Amino acid sequence: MKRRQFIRNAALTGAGLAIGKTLTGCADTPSEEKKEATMKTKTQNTPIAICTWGFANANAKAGEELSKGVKALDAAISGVEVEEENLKNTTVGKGGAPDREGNVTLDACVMDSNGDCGSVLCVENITNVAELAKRVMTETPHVILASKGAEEFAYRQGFEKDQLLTDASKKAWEKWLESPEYKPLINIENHDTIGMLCMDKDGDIAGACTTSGLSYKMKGRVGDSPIIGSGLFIDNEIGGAVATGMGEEVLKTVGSFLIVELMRNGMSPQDACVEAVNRITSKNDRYKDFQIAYIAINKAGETGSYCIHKGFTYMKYQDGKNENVHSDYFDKA
Ligand code: SD4
Repeated sequence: MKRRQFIRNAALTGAGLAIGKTLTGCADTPSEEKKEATMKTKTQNTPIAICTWGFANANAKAGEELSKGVKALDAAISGVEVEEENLKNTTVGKGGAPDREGNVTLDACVMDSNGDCGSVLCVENITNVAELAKRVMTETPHVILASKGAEEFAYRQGFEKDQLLTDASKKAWEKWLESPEYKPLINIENHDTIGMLCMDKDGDIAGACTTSGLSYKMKGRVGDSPIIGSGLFIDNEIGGAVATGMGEEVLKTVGSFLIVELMRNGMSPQDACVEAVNRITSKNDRYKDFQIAYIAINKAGETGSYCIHKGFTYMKYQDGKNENVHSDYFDKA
């Protein structure tokens, strides 16, 4: 059968659908209708905020800001700041768990609806690193600043030096040192990174992601969260995605970029998240030992999420309602 004919026949069958759902299938050029649906032009929009895990206060804050007319990026940053300043959250901002040498180092990135982005890696002594990532975007010619350079830039921007290691996280770290086995526990030890996606009243989409990364990581370790395309990606014509969980595995598949590209090809946010998780689980038997979760939104305001193991939830704010949504998951065995 000629290739063109095969493609047409396949498009009428389930096989065609399957092909259409992969980026590798060169056969599937998105139809004009699909493109139109995905790239819905700006109209009236009810603001939407979604974020990883059950961070109700953070998500409500972003939702309220959006309702007041604040733009998507600023709303996302003010939302994630709630967790950066929450001392009880042990994997974001102040109160975050330290690396194995006792230093709290933070990672964050932001991406705006115009395609600009900024990121900071391995920063000590600064709480609001998502805002710092925005300053890298707006106040420097660069996209990424790391470590001491990022910290010094923060002081020049008027950020205050803060003590990120709280008594509680110091105590937990000292306890861990008694038998320092490094084995992140699914949904337990590393489950509080906040990634947030906002759609504002103009229908513009932006996002922020901020974390202290894996607890008791090696000094200098950086995960997916501040890496544009892995921890977060936005294309305002299509939608956005963010990740949480074992960053090393998200990095290997550039998960958030993948999801946005799958949506560009016509997939729903839900199906795109499923495919991005499948890319990991199909190649990697070790998935039983780690959690990864994605959330996504498209230009039509549809949202989706998928994760490897049961237990991941995300917050969704729309029409003044802030709900905790249970994610579907891969490992049903
Ligand atoms: C990391 N992805 O540093 C982060 C950790 C995380 O929920 O998301 N925890 O690998």
